[in-house]
Amino acid sequence: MAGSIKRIFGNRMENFYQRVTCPLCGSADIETVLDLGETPLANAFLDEAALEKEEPKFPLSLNFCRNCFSVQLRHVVNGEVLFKNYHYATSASRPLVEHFYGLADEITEKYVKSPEDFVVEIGSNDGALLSRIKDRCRVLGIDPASNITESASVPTVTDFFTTALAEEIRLKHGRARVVTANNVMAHIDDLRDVFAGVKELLSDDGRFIFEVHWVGNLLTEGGFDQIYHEHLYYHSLHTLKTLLESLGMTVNDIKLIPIHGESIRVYAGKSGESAPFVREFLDREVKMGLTQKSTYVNFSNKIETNKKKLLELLSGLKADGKKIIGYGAPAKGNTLLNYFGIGPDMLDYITDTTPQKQGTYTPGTHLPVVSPEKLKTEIPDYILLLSWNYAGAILEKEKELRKKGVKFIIPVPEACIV
Ligand code: JHZ
Repeated sequence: MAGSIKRIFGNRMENFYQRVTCPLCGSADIETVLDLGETPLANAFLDEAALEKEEPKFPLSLNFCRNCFSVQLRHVVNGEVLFKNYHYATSASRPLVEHFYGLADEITEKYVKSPEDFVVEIGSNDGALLSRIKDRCRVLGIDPASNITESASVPTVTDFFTTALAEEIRLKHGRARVVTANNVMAHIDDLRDVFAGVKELLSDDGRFIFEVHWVGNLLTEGGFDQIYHEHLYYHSLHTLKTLLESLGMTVNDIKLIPIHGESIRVYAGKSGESAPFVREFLDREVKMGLTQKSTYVNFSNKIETNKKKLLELLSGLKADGKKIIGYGAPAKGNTLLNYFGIGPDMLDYITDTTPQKQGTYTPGTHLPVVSPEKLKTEIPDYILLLSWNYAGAILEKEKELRKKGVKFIIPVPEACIV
């Protein structure tokens, strides 16, 4: 359904539609467990001229499927609107690039046997991962964001991945030994079609290796701010396994990895057994309550408690005349800023290393995004760490600022000063 435009809510035509059944299992037994109101798109950074115009906003709420336990957005924004002009470049976050180099090395060491082997990446962005593999075998990236792919460092098809595209690629290049897809399997509405396309493209002994943010982390140590319109699904191993098996694939293994909070790296294929850890991980998910609706309702209540805590903290600091800025302008930061109502009255500006984001304003809250260079001349009292998922690396990088007395505020899962 990605890319479809449907008529909903009276006579208004919108670039989104509302799910009435579970897109993964087809069940109508779905229920809304969290409502974050209407927000602009998290990566829709604005230029100065756009500040005067009305910004499109879209409902942001979560459904839980009682049948297959999947957690998904209730409203789906058209993929063309979300991804054709995209402001996220993998290479802007050094820790992420290093993480992907690790995965690239694992792929070449374990799976690539000859220079003729073929590795495909779905959602390849600027080519950071494949650039590490490209001298070892044939590689191909696929990504719909033309503004990013035009400067990609590897051969890239600028398009959405579908079964139809998989067939075209197979006919032109042959089957792939590895298909990888990282932080993108939450973003595609018609996941069945994508998984079927991966099966089409993969060699019989090939591996489909993908990483997704894990809903278990979202509910515990992670932040609710990972919920935004790009993330159509909040995956557990339960739902992914059900979906893969329904298409005749097997989950061969899984790893829990410390990226974006915690993500799961799933190894799937058309053949082979499941490692014992797969069963253990499924049991762990059941124990955590990931298969129960009440867990998500409790999560929703915790967000409200943290909202109150963070707003009290920031207002208290402002009342004491403190200067506060934001660090990092990640997509997730825009969920937090918009839902908590944190704008120019609290933060002076936000720094970000992504050149495409510098000189823009945050969607909805209109905070200026500037280069981190500004921190060399203007030292704030407090820094709200919106890129909290890189806290370790950023606190280390900014140790000089901290020595000067600057304090960092980590906003989620529970606001704290470090
Ligand atoms: P980061 C992205 O979300 C988008 P975001 C996407 N939808 C997705 O699924 C998730 O990733 C998983 C900046 N930064 O990686 C760079 C600094 O300024 O957390 C980035 O703008 N200084 C595909 O956008 C942002 O922070 C630094 O030192 O939430 C980080 O964005 C570092 C390390 C980063 O993803």
